[in-house]
Amino acid sequence: MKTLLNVMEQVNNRNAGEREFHQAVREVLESLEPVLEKHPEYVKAGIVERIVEPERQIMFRVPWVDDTGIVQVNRGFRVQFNSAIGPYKGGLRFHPSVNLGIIKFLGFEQIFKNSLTGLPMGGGKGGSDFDPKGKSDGEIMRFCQSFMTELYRHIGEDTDVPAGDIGVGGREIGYMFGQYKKIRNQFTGVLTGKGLTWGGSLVRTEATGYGLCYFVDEMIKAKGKSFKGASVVISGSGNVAIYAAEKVYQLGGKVVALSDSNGYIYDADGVKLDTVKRIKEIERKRISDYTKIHADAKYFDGFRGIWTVKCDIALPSATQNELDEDAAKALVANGCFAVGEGANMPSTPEAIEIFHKNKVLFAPGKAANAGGVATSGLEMSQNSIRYQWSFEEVDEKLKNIMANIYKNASETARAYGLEDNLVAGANIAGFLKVANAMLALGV
Ligand code: NDP
Ligand code: 2IT
Repeated sequence: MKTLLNVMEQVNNRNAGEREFHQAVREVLESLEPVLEKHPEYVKAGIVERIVEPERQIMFRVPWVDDTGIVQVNRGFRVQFNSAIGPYKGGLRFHPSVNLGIIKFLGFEQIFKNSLTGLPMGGGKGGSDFDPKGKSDGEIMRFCQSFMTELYRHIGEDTDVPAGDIGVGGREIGYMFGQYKKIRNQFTGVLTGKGLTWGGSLVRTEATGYGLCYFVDEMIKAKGKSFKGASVVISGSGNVAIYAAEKVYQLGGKVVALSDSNGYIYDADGVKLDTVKRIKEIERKRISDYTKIHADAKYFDGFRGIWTVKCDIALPSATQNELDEDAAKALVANGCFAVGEGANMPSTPEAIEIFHKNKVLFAPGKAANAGGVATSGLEMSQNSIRYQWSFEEVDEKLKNIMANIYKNASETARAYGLEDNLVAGANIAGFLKVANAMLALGV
């Protein structure tokens, strides 16, 4: 369709070199042709032209002093992408690979993901090219304080509510929240993922991983399958991977492999999560240390090899484009029947094509990993009413939200004659709500 081709061309030209952003936009636009045919009013109102352009992009200097007294300078980002259905909402990523294009791809995905949760949240994302690895606690604190010293003026509980992502967990949210509170002299729900004694929500820590398994469970149940007795491979060993693994065990499956950016471990008896939590959450060490404690487990260098491990279900939960065409072929050859994306855009377009061709049940990230931001939305609700719900209450809400997202994505796919294509279903369902709001609000 001409409109979509023109928009894609403009996105490529206007955002030269931003590869991941182009990839994320292309995937959504590819789903929208039948929607625009059915809704000429979206074309007339320039909805697609507007939705691919962030409402606001902020870049700033983040100076800080390291432990040896040397001044370091990083770059900070916040992309406020779309606020049609609520305040901007999305995580902050601290990783040396962060640049404007990465933050834009993540912010763009977040628009549709947040829409799918059914909660009133717009899309945004931010972060820095700061590398938290090997930094002391004092260095992390000074960096977070400096980052918030600029960011505070752009965010607020009704404006933009950041949270965690790669390299940003409870510790970093704490230092940033502390700095915000000092500068503004306000205790508000301006960040989510807060600690339980200072405004956080139960289940937020577990939410992305748990939600991923709730979603995959719905998807495979519809085809008469379950986690019971299934071998599961999960990439990454951070927040999403650890709590996905915990839920896999609760649902009767077995996790046989986990990874980090250096390599992966294979434990045929099932990975012992207590050990992983201690190594990664408390000691902040490498996944290779696992084999020092469990001598029967094996460690392999290189994180991509994890997809050659035989499994029934794969949950890529580390980073973008970590699962390519060869990896998808290896999974299919080994009999893997379902893939659920815990990370944002972990599968390349070629890998997704392989899954679809081979009838592997495929849960795209913007639907399957929405449990994290959904529970952030529930944290915002609790902050607004100055209350804290029990673990069971939040978990039940999360479960319902994930079941609803599955229902919405699969029914939308069916309605457009694309049965079982949850990529198209999620893209279209997420888009419709935002597009209708943009229409109502005027140009
Ligand atoms: P963490 O920082 O807790 O963990 C990230 C994990 O992925 C680590 O094991 C890390 O290994 C690995 N990893 C990171 N970058 C790379 C890379 N370039 N190559 C290989 N491995 C890598 O992050 P999260 O678990 O929070 O996030 C994981 C994914 O899930 C991201 O895509 C994120 O956007 C997505 N996500 C997170 C949500 C959340 O609530 N936290 C919600 C929805 C999606 P190492 O330690 O070696 O760097
Ligand atoms: O990618 C994501 O959805 C997140 N990192 C969580 C965002 C949030 O606001 O909780």
